[in-house]
Amino acid sequence: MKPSFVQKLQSGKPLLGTLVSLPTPEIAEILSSVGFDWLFIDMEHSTLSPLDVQRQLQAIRGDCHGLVRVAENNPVCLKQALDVGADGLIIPSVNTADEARQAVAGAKYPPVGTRSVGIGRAHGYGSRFAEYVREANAHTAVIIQIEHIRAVENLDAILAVEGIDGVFIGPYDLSGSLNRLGEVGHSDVQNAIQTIKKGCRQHGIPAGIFTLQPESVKTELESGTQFVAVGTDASFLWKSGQVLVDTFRAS
Ligand code: 3PY
Repeated sequence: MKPSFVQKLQSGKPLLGTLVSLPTPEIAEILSSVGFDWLFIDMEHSTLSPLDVQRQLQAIRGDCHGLVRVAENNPVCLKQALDVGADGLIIPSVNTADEARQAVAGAKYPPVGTRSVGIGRAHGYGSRFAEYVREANAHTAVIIQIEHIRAVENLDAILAVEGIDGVFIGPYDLSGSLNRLGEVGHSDVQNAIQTIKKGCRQHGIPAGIFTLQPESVKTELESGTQFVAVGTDASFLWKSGQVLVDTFRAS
């Protein structure tokens, strides 16, 4: 059996991912086949339904893991993503310790949390029910997003919440919360990012980040950001399409 995403995070290995936003399962099949360690399947900013997400998860090949960013920190969104077989959750906009506790509770079965019991793809449609329920709490990655200056102000209290497997930094929303929307290189945004990374190091929690720039991935991974999501499926398409059109028009 492949190690869980939680085990991979705990191993300290750098993990490269990318964001999936388009509803066709061939996307997850292609991206997992080329060797990404994980896919960030995004329900917050896409049209993906729970069924689309299930199809993407079913299409993943090899050692790759499928993490689902739910639309919001709401127990229904969390359990639907887990029941269709997500290896972990990315929970957006966690700004307080209470919100972090709510995220962990929604992701974990009792007695740790309040996740309710369904029988879905995650449980082998019932065939692996007992095994899944026994192991889910330990092997389901709970990754909270820190992406607002309010969360940075509450960082220590948030990171002290039991059950957080990782923190994923959202530089773009963070920039908006600092009145620097889109200026992710601005010193205010970069200082906030450094504060988050330092807090994660102090609490022994792996940090991840999103970037649109392939050239910054190596620096991020080498400087201790353990998991990076670079680009999106749609951005790969438009970028390579644009290069082809520009090359053709220039010739
Ligand atoms: C952000 O940059 O705000 C994100 O959430 C990226 O996914």
